[in-house]
Amino acid sequence: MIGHGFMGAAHSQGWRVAPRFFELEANPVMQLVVGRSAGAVADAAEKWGWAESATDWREAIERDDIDVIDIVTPGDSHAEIAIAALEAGKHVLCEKPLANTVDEAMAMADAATRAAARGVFAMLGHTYRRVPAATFARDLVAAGRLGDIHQVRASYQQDWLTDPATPLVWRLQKEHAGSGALGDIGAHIIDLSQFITGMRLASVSGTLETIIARRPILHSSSGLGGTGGTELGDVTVDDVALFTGRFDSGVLGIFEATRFATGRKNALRVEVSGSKGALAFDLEDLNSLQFYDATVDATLQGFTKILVTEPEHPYIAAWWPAGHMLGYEHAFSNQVKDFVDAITSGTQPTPSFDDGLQVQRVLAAVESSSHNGSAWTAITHESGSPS
Ligand code: SOE
Repeated sequence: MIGHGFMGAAHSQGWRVAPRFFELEANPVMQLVVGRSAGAVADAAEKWGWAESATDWREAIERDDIDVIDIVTPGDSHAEIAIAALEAGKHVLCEKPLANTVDEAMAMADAATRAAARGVFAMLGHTYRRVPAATFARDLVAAGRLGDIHQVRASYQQDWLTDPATPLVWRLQKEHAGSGALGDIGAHIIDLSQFITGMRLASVSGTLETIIARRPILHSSSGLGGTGGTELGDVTVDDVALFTGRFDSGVLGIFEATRFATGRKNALRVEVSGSKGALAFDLEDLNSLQFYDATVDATLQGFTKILVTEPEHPYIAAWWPAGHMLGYEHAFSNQVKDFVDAITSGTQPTPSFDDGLQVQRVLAAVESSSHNGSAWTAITHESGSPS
């Protein structure tokens, strides 16, 4: 595993727990974790259960006893590490967003295509697909329970940046993060709305906004929780991304990604409205799915709260009996299960790097639209990074 921040902790939990709950054809061994600071990464190895630690990711690429590279670093290093790993014959799991630019994402997708021809696979870590209620939502749409899809509403609201004293962490610096709320949390609602509906965005009209333009410069290398000094630096990414999208089916969607929704902590919500019904997924209530069946007698109609904890629901059979609930962390074990199953069965895991490239193109189109008076901007296979 390359990196050991918040996602490093979550992925470590997934690697450690998945083999104990799922019958995997291959046994993941948590062998090596890599980080820039020898002391910090040694502590992370001890805390999260990795056998060894190192400070140069190339060591993991060169070792013959390492089969899989799990990339949980900021987006500015995804391309270099993933391409080297794939070319060295290592399977790759890479956190979202795939990259910081479309050009980087294209290079990663090309490397993944070449590697897949050799039975080496790459997967993009959009973990929220693997919350059982999200996969169940996808299954309901695919089974036609909503009929024709008319509209999509998706939002991802956080509030960890509303304090001006919050320092200039890497997520606020374009050279490290690629974009702000747009790529960090907007990528999730783009992927999840496409996953649940089976539709792909074809064009967008967007507006990006930076609400607090300068923040205390961070002197330590800490992550989200560090404290800054008195010197201020420029925030070079968006705090809020609002955009309208038109899917390839012609259906309209409305999207909001914000870190200034005071009181909303990790509020990801996708609602799909159709001719026969509707559904709403809410990450802050992740064990249930709101479902409206418009085909039942009018006197009985209303949104029902389906408790997605039956053994017949996705992933649940491996965990607990009905009603015993899963949490945020279980999606990371479900992700490990799907990734390892794909590798051992020789099939392409999803989302693929091609899926990630398409999301990257949507991000770039929103950014380009915002620079051009929110003009409608097409997502094409040629569209590159915004100028
Ligand atoms: C910070 O916004 C963050 O950690 C994102 O980077 C994650 O992708 C999201 O799942 C939770 O919030």
